[in-house]
Amino acid sequence: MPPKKASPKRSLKPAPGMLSGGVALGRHILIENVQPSVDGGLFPVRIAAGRACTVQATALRDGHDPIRVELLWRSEAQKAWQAVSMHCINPGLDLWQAEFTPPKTGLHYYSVEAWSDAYLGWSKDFRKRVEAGVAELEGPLQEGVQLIAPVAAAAEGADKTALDAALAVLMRPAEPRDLLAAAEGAVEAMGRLQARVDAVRLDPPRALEAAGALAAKGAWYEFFVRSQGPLDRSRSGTFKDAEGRLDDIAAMGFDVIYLAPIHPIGKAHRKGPNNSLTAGPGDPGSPWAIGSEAGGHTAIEPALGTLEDFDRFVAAAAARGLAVALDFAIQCSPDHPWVKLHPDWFYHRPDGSIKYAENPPKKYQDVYVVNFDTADRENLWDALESVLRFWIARGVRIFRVDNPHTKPLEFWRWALARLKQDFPDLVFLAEAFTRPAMMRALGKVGFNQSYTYFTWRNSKAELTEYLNELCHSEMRHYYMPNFFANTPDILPTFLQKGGAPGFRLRLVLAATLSPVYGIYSGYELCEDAALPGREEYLDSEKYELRPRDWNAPGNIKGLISRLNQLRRSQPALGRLDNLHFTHTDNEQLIAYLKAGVDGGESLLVVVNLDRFQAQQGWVQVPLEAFGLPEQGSYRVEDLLDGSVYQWEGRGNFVKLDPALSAAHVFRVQRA
Ligand code: Z3D
Repeated sequence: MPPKKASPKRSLKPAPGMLSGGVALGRHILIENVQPSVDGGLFPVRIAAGRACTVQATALRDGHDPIRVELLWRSEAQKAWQAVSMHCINPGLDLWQAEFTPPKTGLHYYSVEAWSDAYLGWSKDFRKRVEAGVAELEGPLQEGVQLIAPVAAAAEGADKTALDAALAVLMRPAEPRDLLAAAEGAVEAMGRLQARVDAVRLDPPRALEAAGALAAKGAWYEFFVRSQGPLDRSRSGTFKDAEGRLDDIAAMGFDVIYLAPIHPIGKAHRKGPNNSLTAGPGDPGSPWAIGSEAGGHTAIEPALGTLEDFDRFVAAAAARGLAVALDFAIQCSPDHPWVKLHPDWFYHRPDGSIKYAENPPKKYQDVYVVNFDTADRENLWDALESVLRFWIARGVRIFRVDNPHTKPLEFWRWALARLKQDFPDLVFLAEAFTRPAMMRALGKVGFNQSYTYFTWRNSKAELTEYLNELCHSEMRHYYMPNFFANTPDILPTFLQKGGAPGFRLRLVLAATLSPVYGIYSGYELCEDAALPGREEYLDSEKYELRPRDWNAPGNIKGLISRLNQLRRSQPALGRLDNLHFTHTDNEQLIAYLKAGVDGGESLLVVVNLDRFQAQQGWVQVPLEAFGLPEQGSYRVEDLLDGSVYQWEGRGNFVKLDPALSAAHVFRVQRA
């Protein structure tokens, strides 16, 4: 075998008509289908920092020479790649795998390189000859020596000693079996030290965004600061009042407290109760109608307190393990300072009047739309970015973005990339209830999380189909669902009749199906009064103060606390791709496995989707997921109420009465 020169470490230029970027093709080797990837590598994949990213690739070579495949990765700041050798996990499919763990938040890159291992090829060939009893070994031995000699000459230390020893054996007459032992003894060192023949590498590499922990997992609680005041509604609740609510919210086990907008509310076109177009003198208006003479997006509504009160609130929340999320709504009340300062930032109708906002069929007559295409675009975009920087400087790391799908994707890509460069732990939640492709696009351009259709998926078939898409399609690499069970805009029809049982079962689904979920306050009280025939709350808090007795009888705070506790103690509930549905013979019973991850145990969840009647049926237990043999009994313990059952084999009987409990969350143990 003539000594070969190492090929350059890049793929050949693709031929006309061939995809570039997604594959690497050299003279002999092809690398393709590198996973994870989003749109073939056009957008970064997203993972929480500190979590292992499993990389797979198809890598193959013509002929019989074996290849070596290596995963390369680095953070954006590092110049040098770190290499991890990939293992062939399926030779028939030429499938290779390895993993790496981005240790810190921020942008990372990864790629795959493959090359021919000429020496391994030779040693395999040599073994065949020896095993076949071929007498003439001189020629093959010379080839082996030719491969080792230059490598041994350049080697150092223990490698040199080992390679020299192998050479010595191969160059003198010896028993075939001793020759073979020497030849194979050099495989490992040769694999590391010889020149990489035929090397190809995926170029450009894939990008990966390592996000903060709260991007990947968290329980959210939403409230209006102004509703945290006295029950008699004699005045608006303030940040000081809201501070008094933090212990309760922390005790329920939430991670994030999301505040409806806290900025000054405009007076012009202010809305009254139940979305009426006129407000009475005492009506506080919609908090999304941002801006008054008291200021705009960087000011605090005077009725809530001051910036200092806000800072105290953030600190008090942090002291209880709660992160504060703010609402970012790019729209302005006619009273917003920008309307006078920058009239050209708004859309004007031909008659000169300014256009109010809409998200058909909804109309927001109390706010003006911002014109992202204004000639003064640069200043507008900068101003919007500085709003976020203003709150970031005050310790906020999470933003729920209002209607992002009515603003340019390019604005989000630009703003989020810039901000994350400086603050890689930022979390952006997209409140886009719109077409699926747009919701996905927002994830691709930088949003960490998104609201979802969960709110309207009620049946077993609907839930199964939707969750399989979220957890097992390419979406899992960039789209983290945030399962809000209700929002101030949505009191789902499903919750409107039937009381607490419906609230309990939707809560269990949200908290166990998605690593990120949330409720809007009032859920714990099972508030279910809607405008007739609508999914809008009756007397919505969006237009009124709504203080409540948070411990009113019939509340489901116990269940909320228990679920959030389990989400903290069970790593399986913090992952998306470990969800697997399992068969039940009753359409009203849904069952799923949350497979154990990070050393935690696997869980089996069974939920009764019927909020009116007890349901029973047979549930298939995926025994292998629990390490259980086909025969024999085992113990299942419901982590919600502590009840214990003896089960046997695959099919087991379950009965759930919604008046008593919505679900079982089982731990499964050998008897
Ligand atoms: C939603 C917002 C509220 C009220 C409207 C009001 C508007 C402006 C909407 C616009 C986007 C998002 C919010 N879905 O609550 O609408 O419902 O009646 O006109 O004040 O604010 O921001 O969740």
